[in-house]
Amino acid sequence: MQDSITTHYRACHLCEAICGLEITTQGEEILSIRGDKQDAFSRGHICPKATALQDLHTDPDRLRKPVKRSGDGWQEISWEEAIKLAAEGLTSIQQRDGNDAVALYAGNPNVHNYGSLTHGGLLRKALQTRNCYSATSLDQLPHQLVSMALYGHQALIPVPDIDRSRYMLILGANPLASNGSIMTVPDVTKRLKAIQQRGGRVVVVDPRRTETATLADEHHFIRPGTDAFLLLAIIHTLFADNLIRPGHLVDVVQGVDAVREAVRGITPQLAAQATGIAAETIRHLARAMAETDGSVCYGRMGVSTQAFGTLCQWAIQVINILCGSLDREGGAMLPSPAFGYITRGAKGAGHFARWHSRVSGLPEFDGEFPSVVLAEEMLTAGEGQVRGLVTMAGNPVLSAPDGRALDRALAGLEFMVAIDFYINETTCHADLILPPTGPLEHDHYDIVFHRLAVRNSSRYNAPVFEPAAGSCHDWQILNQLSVAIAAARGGSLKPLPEPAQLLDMGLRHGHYGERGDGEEGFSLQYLQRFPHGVDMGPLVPGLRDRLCTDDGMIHLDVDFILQDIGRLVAAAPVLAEGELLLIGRRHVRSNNSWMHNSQRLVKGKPRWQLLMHPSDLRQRGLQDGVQVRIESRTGAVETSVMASDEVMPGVVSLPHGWGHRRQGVQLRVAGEQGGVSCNDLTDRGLFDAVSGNAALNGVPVRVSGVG
Ligand SMILES: Nc1nc2c(c(=O)[nH]1)N[C@H]1C(S)=C(S)[C@@H](COP(=O)(O)OP(=O)(O)OC[C@H]3O[C@@H](n4cnc5c(=O)[nH]c(N)nc54)[C@H](O)[C@@H]3O)O[C@H]1N2
Ligand SMILES: Nc1nc2c(c(=O)[nH]1)N[C@H]1C(S)=C(S)[C@@H](COP(=O)(O)OP(=O)(O)OC[C@H]3O[C@@H](n4cnc5c(=O)[nH]c(N)nc54)[C@H](O)[C@@H]3O)O[C@H]1N2
Ligand code: SF4
Ligand SMILES: [Mo]
Repeated sequence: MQDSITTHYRACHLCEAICGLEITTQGEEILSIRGDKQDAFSRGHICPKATALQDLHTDPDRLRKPVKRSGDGWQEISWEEAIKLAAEGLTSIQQRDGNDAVALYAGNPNVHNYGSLTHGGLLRKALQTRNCYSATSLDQLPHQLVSMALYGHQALIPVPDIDRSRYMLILGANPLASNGSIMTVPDVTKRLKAIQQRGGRVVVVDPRRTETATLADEHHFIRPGTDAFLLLAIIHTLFADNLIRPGHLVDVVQGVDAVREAVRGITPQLAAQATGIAAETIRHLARAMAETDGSVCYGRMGVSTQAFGTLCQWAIQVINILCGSLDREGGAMLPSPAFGYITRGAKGAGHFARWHSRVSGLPEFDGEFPSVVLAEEMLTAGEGQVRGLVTMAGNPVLSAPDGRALDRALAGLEFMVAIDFYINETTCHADLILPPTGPLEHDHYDIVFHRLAVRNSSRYNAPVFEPAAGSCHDWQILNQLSVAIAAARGGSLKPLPEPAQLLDMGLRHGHYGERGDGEEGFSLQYLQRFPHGVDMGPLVPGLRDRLCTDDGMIHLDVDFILQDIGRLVAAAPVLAEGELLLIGRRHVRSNNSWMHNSQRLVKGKPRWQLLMHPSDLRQRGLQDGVQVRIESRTGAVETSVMASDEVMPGVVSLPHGWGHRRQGVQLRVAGEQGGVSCNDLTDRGLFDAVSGNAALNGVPVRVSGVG
């Protein structure tokens, strides 16, 4: 008898847009993946990556059993043996050299996997190492640090109220390719166009005329890494032109005069010299922000992964506050999630600079060191040197700056464990790989992204498939490994209950939980009745009551951030003759360093050309399409160049996450692709001095013809 056809509803976990999917299956086979039109939030929107979930599910390269390095190859072993060997290998290093001799790197997909989020902390507890790292410091660390400093909690991050906004000033984000970030917004194109349809404006500031810039009403090129000048000059103008109106937050906003003083010298003229944006344009941006009801300034990856990332993110908050746009309809608002609602007294506020890294002395944030120091902590001999590593869902060899240094560092480790289902550029260095189930084999809840969503929403999905026999979920691996590590150290640690149980507890005690008034509150059981998700409506004001600062105030004058203005002014652009500034670029059919083993996503023209302005090509006597050598302080790669006036003169653009054709990597499709890793060029010596976040954008490079 043939299996019947079943329809499943399930969120896509590949990016922050968390689109609802309708997946039909027959037995073990996926028949179709479509957008779920009934999804309360995403309304049927998907992008090409959604259908590639099928390739991920069926990929023969995806590991299903633990493997142990044996000679040049890999040998399948049992889970029991794998966990035992992993715990022994890690603890024997720790017992000899101390706990910090083992490091942990948690990559981006952890935030899309709720079992990894609920159980990741247990492994940290078991390892008790200060050498914790993650993609946070390759990405949004400045956002978290600024939220902690201003609002008292790293997770109190306002998001654009895009559906009601009438003026959106976007810096360093390309949601048309990324589908939005720190702004969970399925179908962002439609929502941006809707701003225009209601008479509003979308303005993009970016060194590249991106897909989003093309849709926008205005696009302004900016020299990479100079946004802090622009933003501070906007604040300067708000003061100079008497445009300050903190609105309903006026009595909780403190330190305004100190900010006025701090930006006094950052005039639009000065900013124009640094940024390349005319002084008159800067004044006009300030006025539009201040004078439009429902204005919001939003800055993402391009302005946090640069040398002044924290200053930029702080300035963006300050602009929204001074324009009365914070916590206001159409401005920047706090989502009210069903799980993990942050309000006064909430745990996990974050801490900063309580201790510092061994070699370069960079500050911890919330118990993690910046990922730019991971390689040196392994490569620098002496007491406290990292000799062992656990990676979970991350590929820092392709994702972190100076990936070649990490490559060397990983090759020199004594012992490494990877919790991952691919043998890629990072995990090929492991002694043991512990592969979790595929995404469709476990249930799903977006702990992080409902917290950042532009509508209050909540959705739980059951697994599409039963897990393969003898497989383990990420959370089960984390439980088993943590318990085994604790035991190997002569202690004990209790495994955590399954994620669904923790979710249920969080929902019941959450913002929409049981209230004792007879109304049914949120629980797992409640959400299970709504596979298309629950829409709890638009974002609502209420920041005042949710502020987690000691005195319930917002102090704009954060010392360690204001001090950075001096560094900004002193840091004259020091490009040597002939140098260009390298920036990244995302493509809707790619996903960081992975999903490149899906033929349907990678087919077509190669995507790792260097974009370069025709005038810069001419200056170097280069033709469009030729092979070029790109060289930075740390490395060199060769790829083809594409003439494009999308990038401003002096700027070149290369995507990250490619370069899979190397020894040891076992990815059939990705490995056939050429491609180079942008992070062979980026520099671990370039970071935001305040937070230690990597400056992946604005890297000086030289470009020359090959042959
Ligand atoms: N030059 C440059 N570099 C960048 C960026 C840039 O724009 N330019 N972007 C940066 C940003 S924003 C980020 S977030 C980082 C991301 O960089 P990473 O943190 O390295 O994240 P990914 O590349 O997404 O990691 C993919 C890995 O996770 C594994 N994986 C996927 N799903 C799961 C799962 O459910 N469980 C487990 N255990 N493993 C899984 C995959 O097999 C793969 O090995 O890259 C950063 N690097
Ligand atoms: N398709 C796809 N979607 C993704 C991802 C992916 O790899 N592929 N990655 C996911 C992840 S991990 C993240 S964090 C988000 C990121 O989402 P976004 O923040 O939207 O990231 P990008 O698309 O890289 O856009 C960054 C923009 O910053 C610009 N930029 C570079 N340097 C500067 C600068 O100095 N100043 C200014 N103003 N702009 C600058 C770049 O030209 C680029 O257009 O995307 C997520 N979504
Ligand atoms: S935009 Fe694409 S990758 Fe992102 S959640 Fe939606 S379908 Fe998945
Ligand atoms: Mo990211």
